[in-house]
Amino acid sequence: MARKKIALIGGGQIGGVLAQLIAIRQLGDVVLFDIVEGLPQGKSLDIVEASRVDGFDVSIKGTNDYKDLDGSDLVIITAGLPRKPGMSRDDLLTVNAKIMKSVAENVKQYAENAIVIVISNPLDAMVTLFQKVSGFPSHRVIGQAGVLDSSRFATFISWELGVSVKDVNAMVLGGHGDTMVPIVRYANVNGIPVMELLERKYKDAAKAKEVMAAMVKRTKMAGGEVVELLKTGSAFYSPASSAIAMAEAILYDEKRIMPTCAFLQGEFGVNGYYVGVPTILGAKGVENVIEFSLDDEEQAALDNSVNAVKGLVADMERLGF
Ligand code: A3D
Repeated sequence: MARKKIALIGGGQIGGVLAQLIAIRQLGDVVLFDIVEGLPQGKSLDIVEASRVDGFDVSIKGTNDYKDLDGSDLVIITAGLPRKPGMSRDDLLTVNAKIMKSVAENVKQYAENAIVIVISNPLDAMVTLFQKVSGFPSHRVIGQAGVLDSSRFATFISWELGVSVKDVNAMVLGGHGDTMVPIVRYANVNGIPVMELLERKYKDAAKAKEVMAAMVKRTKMAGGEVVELLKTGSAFYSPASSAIAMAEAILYDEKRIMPTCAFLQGEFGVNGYYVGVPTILGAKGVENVIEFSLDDEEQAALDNSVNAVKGLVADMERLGF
């Protein structure tokens, strides 16, 4: 069977890590595209020169020519500016919308059958714009945010409880902004509710709630925490790993349930917007949206997050996109 062809649009921090992870995991042949001359070529050469050491046979081609995307099975988009300290993701809207529009036009022309994972921020608006410009069916256009936000939440829970992160299940829904919704009620360690474990640890329900509230807050601000430390850009290892998990679910038709920025048509009371929800990811992209009941507080938090996404999309439309 021929290897899959995976195009990475944007050869910056996340794009470079994506290329290396795809190579090491031998997920497919890589085309790394960027508008900066030499950058994708240099990174590709650097990664491929470790092929003997890492033991991979896939090819990695750096390019500034969209024609090289021809026939791609999967496209992962990181083109666009990242945040600097003091910026919100939404501050990137104008500049990144312009970039995303041109990316979508070119992906449509050269990779019309691909499944597309968008990572560029502000995420929910960028996925919306890509789908609108490309006209691709919405199940083939998705965004990565929830896998990372959920992994951050799970990491903080594992540190707090002193358990392996592998046993922690925790999910974050909603838009990829400060209004995102970590779902506390279903967070568990091998099926045991995290809240029960916190109450046992502190022997005090109020203290357990306080500790959870701090983890929820840190999860919501986790991207900004990294930005403040790095000073020159935003997180890139963990977003790349998260997109790779989604890519594997698609390439291997795994039917994994992952929080995905997906187009909703009535699910969770949302119609016609891209928002982070649990979906089944497989060979067709989003194969199903998994609905479950939210209590009043969770639904209100999700509605608030959806309203933030709606505001962002409206701003983008006002700007002419
Ligand atoms: P960076 O290292 O700046 O890479 C972006 C690359 O895009 C640069 O190499 C640019 O040259 C390139 N680029 C600019 N314009 C174009 C264009 N028209 N066509 C192709 N490439 C272009 O940023 P990064 O890799 O750190 O981050 C990329 C994006 O991901 C940013 O928008 C971040 O905000 C976003 N991001 C999202 C998450 C999520 O979880 C959703 C997490 C972290 C970063």
